[in-house]
Amino acid sequence: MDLGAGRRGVDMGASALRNAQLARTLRELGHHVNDLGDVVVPLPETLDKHASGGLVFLEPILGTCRATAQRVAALPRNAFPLTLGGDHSVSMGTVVGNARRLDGQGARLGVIWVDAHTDYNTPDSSPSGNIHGMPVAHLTGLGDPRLAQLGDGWTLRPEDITMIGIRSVDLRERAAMREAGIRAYTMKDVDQLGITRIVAQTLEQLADVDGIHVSFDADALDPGVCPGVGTPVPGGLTYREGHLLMELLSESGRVTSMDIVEVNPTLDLRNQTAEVMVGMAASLLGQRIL
Ligand code: HAR
Ligand code: MN
Ligand code: MN
Repeated sequence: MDLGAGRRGVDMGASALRNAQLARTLRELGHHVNDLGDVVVPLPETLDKHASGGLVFLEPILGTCRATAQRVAALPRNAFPLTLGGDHSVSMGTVVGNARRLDGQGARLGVIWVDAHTDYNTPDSSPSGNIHGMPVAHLTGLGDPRLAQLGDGWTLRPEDITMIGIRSVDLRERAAMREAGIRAYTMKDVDQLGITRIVAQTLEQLADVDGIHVSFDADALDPGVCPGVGTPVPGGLTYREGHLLMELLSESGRVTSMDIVEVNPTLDLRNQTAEVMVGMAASLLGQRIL
């Protein structure tokens, strides 16, 4: 879906990733891959943008996230759901779904949010009104009550979130992040500490969770590596930093699900961004069969 983004085109991201041989790549690593197809999303052309008041496309985004959560939650505990976006608002559905998949009551899920942005706006603080800038806040129970209640009472604990690759945070978003105590490794931290130490600290901080979900926004990587994104920010993760992050997480054996989001084929160069992101998924899933 692209209803949560300010530009059209990320709804084609899943097709681009399939086209970049995602399934074949994972099969070559020894995995059994089952493509469950798309969650059907209404087209923006058929909708009234402001049907539910202030929040753009709120109702169809809510419906899509609910359907996504349901489909993910129905998967077995020992499956590895790899969900393809779509703009980052789909992750409200995937995170809720994975918490429910690991435990019907809602497990204690750790989330590693790999992104240039913190996505911690609420409808009040958002400068754009685009819901893809708000999923983390809603997962922790803030913001619009309809989105915040996607988990039916389950919410993501702020202390179970770690963000990596951050370099674009709105002023009020930063204050809210501080107040909630959410850990974020900015690009400065990546420069100073390196990915190896960041991963070690992150796994230690997430020592008590039941499973770890990696939500990978393609704009975390540098726009030179991933040009096909709607909100590029210079100074991102290098190709190797991205792979090392995935490889170390893979080695830990603790990651239980992943999203790939914000791939926009209309802004890409010959599907480069989708190809890079297929490589990231392959690195995250590479150790599981060795
Ligand atoms: N912070 C800005 C906003 O809320 C832009 C964030 C949206 N961009 C993303 N999400 N791709 O990671 O509008
Ligand atoms: Mn994002
Ligand atoms: Mn982003």
